[in-house]
Amino acid sequence: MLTKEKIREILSKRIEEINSLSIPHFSLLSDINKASKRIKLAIDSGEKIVIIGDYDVDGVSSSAIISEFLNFCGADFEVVIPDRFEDGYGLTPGLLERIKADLIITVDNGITSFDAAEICKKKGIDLIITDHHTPLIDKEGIRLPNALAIVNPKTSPDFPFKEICGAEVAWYLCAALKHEMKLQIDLREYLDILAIAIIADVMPLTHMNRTLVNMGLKRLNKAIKPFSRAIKRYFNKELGAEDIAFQIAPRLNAAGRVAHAKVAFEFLTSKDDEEAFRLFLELDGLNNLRKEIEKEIIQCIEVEEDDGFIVVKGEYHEGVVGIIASRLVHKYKKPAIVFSQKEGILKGSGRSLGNIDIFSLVEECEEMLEGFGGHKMACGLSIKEENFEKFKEALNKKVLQYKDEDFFIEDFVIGELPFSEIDLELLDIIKSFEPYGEANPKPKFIATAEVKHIQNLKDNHYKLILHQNGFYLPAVIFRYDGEFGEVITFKFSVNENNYYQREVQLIIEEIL
Ligand SMILES: [Mn+2]
Repeated sequence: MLTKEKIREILSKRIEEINSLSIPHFSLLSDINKASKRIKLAIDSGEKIVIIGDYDVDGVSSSAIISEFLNFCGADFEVVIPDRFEDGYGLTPGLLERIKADLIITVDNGITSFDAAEICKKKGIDLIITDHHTPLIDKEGIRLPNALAIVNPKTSPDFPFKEICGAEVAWYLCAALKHEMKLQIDLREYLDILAIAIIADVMPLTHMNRTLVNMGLKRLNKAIKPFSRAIKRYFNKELGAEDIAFQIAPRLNAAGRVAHAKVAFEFLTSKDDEEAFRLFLELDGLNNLRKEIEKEIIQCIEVEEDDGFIVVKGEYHEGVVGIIASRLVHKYKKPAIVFSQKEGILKGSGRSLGNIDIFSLVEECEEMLEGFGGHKMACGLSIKEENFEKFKEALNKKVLQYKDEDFFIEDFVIGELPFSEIDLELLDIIKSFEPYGEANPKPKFIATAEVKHIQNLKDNHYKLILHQNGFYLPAVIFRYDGEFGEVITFKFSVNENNYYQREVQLIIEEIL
């Protein structure tokens, strides 16, 4: 049985705390001084700079931070965020055709833009790549595009913490530029956007990320800018890391998934309160549209029960195949790849679970792939339609090497927690290890208790009063369609309810 002290001990082992003054210095990133010198030259001589961003939250945030900063510098620049459907991801030769620039700076992409880098060289455009993705490694070792400067923690031997997002790299570039140009500007101004990007890009919430997220959340809640005021006006409460992960990030991402990411970019950089609020409502609408598209697709997908690896294709909306794959993984407890088919080419997104390494499984089918990238838990790929059946069969054969116990969904249950330990003091301990997220998941517990009272809140949401050994506690459960037994064993998290007074409330995740 767990105690408060044991919980404190478990949670404190997960995180490495650093002080804001110990955040690694920008100069530890390789090439960053070369990059900032070149950008200063461009600004001083009025050259045209083009920023190439990305359509997810990290990419849009990176673009927003660098754009606000270059505005402050008085630079002549333009931000280009590729269209997921027209241009695809990153700096490509196709995208270059419609760009006029003296200097191109990529943010949150570019580390594998080999062809585009060569074209830039030929055209006499200087290219600065800032990215956080892992570079390509082949037989000859690490392969990098032929650019003027490459700023990436993963190509910087001196940079102590590798797991930072694209927006953090962009923020570091601003720091270097501030130094180079001897500017008076407080870079903490961008921490609200930075916190959103760190959480949305699922960076581990430890070390410098934890420090920056904590500072950024405070700033976000102060609502200093039109975008943060719009968010506060909409949610009307103190926002935490989980609100960003589950409420704000999906809305910002929706733009790039079902429309164009520039809606999210305009929102983050808006200078007017009414406009920012209107844009947030637009993002909200796009997010609802995304949910509808997703629901329709989920309903029409048929999964063959005998398959150990779900591989499906259809004329699905390309912007949601990743989310659908992860839904299927949770529903069937199997790895899944969902392809969107268009003109004989299938573009897909894969998600995994437990110990199953989706990257190696797919990589073993190399000869059938047109394009491929990713890591152990997720991948993106494209194949020719004629290879679909063969590919599906191969993956289903290869996945047999895993045992049943490798197919599990990590649920972060710490252990059995008696009601006698659940009080405001425990709540304070749990809150002191916030923000929760990647690498520091919110602790979940198991308990068995008597159901003393059931109140239907709305639809299929319920409030319960539970009893165990003389202790009574309120609990809520959302989206529950089953019956309640007299005694239940359940998985839960410990939360705060401030409705009447500060009290503990259990949120039941699952009745076991
Ligand atoms: Mn990113």
